[in-house]
Amino acid sequence: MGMTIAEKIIRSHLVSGEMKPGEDIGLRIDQTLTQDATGTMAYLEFEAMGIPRVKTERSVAYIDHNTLQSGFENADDHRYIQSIAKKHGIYFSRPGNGICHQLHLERFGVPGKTLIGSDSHTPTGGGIGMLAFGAGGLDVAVAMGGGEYHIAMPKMLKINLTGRLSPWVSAKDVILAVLQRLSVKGGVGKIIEYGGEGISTLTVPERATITNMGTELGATTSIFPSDDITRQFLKAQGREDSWIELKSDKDAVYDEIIGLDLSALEPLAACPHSPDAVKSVKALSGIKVDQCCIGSCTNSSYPDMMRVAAILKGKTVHPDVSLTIGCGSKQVYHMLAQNGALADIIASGARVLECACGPCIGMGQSPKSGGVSLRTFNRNFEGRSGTADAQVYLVSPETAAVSALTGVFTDPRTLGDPVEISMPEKFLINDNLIVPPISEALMETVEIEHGPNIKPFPTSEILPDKIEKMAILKVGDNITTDHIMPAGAKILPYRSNIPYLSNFCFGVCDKEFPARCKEQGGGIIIGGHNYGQGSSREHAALVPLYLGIKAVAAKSYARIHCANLANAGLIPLQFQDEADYDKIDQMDELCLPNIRKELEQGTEVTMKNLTKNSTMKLTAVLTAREREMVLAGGLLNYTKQAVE
Ligand code: MIC
Ligand code: SF4
Repeated sequence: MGMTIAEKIIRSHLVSGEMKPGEDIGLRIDQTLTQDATGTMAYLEFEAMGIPRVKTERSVAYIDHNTLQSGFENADDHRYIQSIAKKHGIYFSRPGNGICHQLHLERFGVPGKTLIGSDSHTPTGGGIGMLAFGAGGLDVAVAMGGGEYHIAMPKMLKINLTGRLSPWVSAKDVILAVLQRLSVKGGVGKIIEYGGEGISTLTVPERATITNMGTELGATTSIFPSDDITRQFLKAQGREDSWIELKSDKDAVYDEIIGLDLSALEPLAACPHSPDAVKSVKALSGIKVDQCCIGSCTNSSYPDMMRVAAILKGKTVHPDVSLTIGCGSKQVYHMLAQNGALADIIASGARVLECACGPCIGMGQSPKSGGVSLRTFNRNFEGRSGTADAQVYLVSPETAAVSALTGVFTDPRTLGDPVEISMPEKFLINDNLIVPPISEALMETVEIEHGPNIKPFPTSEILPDKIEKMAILKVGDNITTDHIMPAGAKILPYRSNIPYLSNFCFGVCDKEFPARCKEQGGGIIIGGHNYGQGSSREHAALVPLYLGIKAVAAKSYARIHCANLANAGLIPLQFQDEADYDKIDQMDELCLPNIRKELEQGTEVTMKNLTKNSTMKLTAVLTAREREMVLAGGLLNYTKQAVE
């Protein structure tokens, strides 16, 4: 039987398990990446494993998230990561070099290889035919140490692209159209493979925009074939020797195939507060705009920025709009400076930011109260911008740039002739902000620099026979990790200080949550569907662990967060009967009377509601390996046990 692209890469990297949908599989990982907001924790965990040198083909540590240094914390963390990189054979991308996903695509990604990154948008690498997954920091640490990466074997969904994009319609509109159709849960348990004649009209940066936001569909990952367009891109990056051809077999079998006609698409926008709340820009035309932000790992490539510069050329940003622009990498920024496009951007009155995540993760540029912000980013969750009541819309760079000029939501097609930007034959290559590993002899002499902000991470204990706790918090559907463990300029500097971070846990939903946990000695969280969607931050599991949370009972889970809970030794439970969700009120006394015995035997778990005097059945969303992990008190304990 023929194979899909993803199946081919999985087959060639399979270490354990069977390639049957839903089965636990262990994959050999060729490359890893970390960023600074998750990296500090990932490297603390790596240090705890005591492995002298990374065992991957390539591991890269990027500094791109926590670049606003309003205290010593971020700078200390950067130094810590730099010293770790030096000691353990890891490439180090210095602050200012750009955003991990854009940079990895440019300088390190290789078609047909596996990549995991401690960032949920790692699937950006699928734009050049990598099988790339977002993962928790601990999973990345294990992979750096040569361990397998475990996932449930996904189903295969093919999106067949036909036609070609009309002028002023862009890759962002493609993925927004997919989100409109499939929703933020539509990709759960699936790998999305793009194919059809339409793919030959899409450049690598356009493909990467699409795979990047596959994360917002909840997909395990997304991937494009590696074809001549990929080869041209790698050649222009001086890396043609990394290219291999990669395509699905003619008789490959997909679990689901859907078609998308590129010619029929129009400019789209995701409305507050969800990436799947999609409407046409036309329908939103005329809404007054306060801010436009262009950049992020979704839309900060050379052609994106060139198109924006061409739109802004000779014009002035509307007086009521603040326009920020951040290139995805130093390469893009430098090329724009050399060819004069940066001058057009500056002259228009745009506020040029350093090459980093910036406003995407609330690192500055929070909109005014109730402000309407058009962003080329990938997430518009409530409060993520740093302004609780901001109205954030996700749009293409074209829509953002045009609207910044008019001051109102504007369909870029009203501008007339489109701007034509072609891919460069050669990108400007200067890797002077990438520090390569040093020789093994020298590595031993490196001292790790621990700043005072780095506190030990919480560890869990062997699972007890019984858990008796309160329903300490009850929340609804689509709770994101930005709800559980908010980010932003004020909180992100404490990613390596879990005790301090815990004061902000669930702050978006319930400011009293941390205090209540401390008073009651933790509890069990009750959630709705798609609990934990969004980022890969394991802090959304580690901080609840620190606060004494023992389990979550929800209707369904997002993949990475569910794995992070298990890694931390917390039990992700799913209601067998969704109606049971309604039978628990916050502060009910709950009991899992036989939890240890039940998990030793399987996944069915009994929960008693002592307040309401009722009993319900739940399923632990754990593979056999994860059950052992939870019984042992999390992945680190489990790994230690395996070594002993
Ligand atoms: C995000 O976009 O939410 C982040 C910040 O990049 C996160 C990682 C983090 O929380 O540090 C992600 O997507 O995984
Ligand atoms: Fe950075 Fe935003 Fe991309 Fe996350 S989504 S990696 S914060 S640019």
